Amino acid sequence: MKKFTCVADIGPLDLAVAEAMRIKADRFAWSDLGRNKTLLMLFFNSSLRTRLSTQKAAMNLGMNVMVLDVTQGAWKLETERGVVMDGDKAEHLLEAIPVMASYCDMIGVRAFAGLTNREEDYKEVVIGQFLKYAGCPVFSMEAATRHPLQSYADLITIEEFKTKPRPKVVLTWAPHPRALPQAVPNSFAEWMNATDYDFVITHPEGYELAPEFVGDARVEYDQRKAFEGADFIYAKNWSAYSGDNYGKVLSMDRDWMVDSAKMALTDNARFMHCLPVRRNMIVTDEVIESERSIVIPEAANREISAQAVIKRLLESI
Ligand code: AN0
Ligand code: CP
Repeated sequence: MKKFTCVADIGPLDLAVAEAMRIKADRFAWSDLGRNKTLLMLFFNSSLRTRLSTQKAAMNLGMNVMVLDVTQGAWKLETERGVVMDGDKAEHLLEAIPVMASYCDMIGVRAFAGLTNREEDYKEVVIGQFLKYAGCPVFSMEAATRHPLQSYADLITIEEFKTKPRPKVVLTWAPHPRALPQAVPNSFAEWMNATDYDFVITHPEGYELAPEFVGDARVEYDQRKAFEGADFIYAKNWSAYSGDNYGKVLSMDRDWMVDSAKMALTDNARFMHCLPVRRNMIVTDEVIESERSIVIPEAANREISAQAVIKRLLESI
């Protein structure tokens, strides 16, 4: 594996899950693989889990790790080619990428969608430039349209907690005060569609995701109906994708918050969220604190998915 930005990169999911389980059983078994190799983690946006779990995963493999917060301390970077750089951006990504790559063997990048220009976001311009110009393995730590390390951890978590071969997994939109990208729900849908689970997406009208991510998933606009018989409830807010509403918050419909009454409609479902989560907007205190909530093991599996990905990339160097 030379890069990791989407589900296709990881190959068959049964093998990916089996590899993750092997790593989880003995995460220090490959501590020589990354010796004298350096990972650069580059953040254009904030992070708690991705930063710590990915660094820990690389350290488990014996790597050295450098972290750069592009917005704090580095020169402001221009990402678009052809612009006259007479503004506040002192350096272009086209120089910065090969320079950074000369100091490391692998690069992880977090660069969220700008949420103003759908076409630009969905072209994945920033991570695309890394893939083109870094000359070393590159992986996504959440790009404009996907968050594959999260989805891989979500898959591992569902496999660990499922009690039937083909669980019903429901991705539900939930309210949030600020506009958030579609990367997490897009990616979750992409990975769930690659399994044989019964996968349902529920959201208010106007929050339809891009058709290429929805794929064959069932879309149900009645949240309560979607919850019926569910084994996993995966909550996430996202902003609108459609047309002129791209990147906008259309509704703060508090009726879509996940609460105990809705969880009671499920088949004793597990509650999942990628975190960070706003309590009593997305989910009530009661649900997230309940014994059905698996948000902490889900986050812990971020170390495992990151280690599986970095291990595969190291094996390709
Ligand atoms: C980000 C998002 O929704 O994409 C990161 C989630 C992992 N969330 C926030 O910005 C709150
Ligand atoms: N779930 C996740 O990616 O969290 P961070 O944004 O804190 O990294």
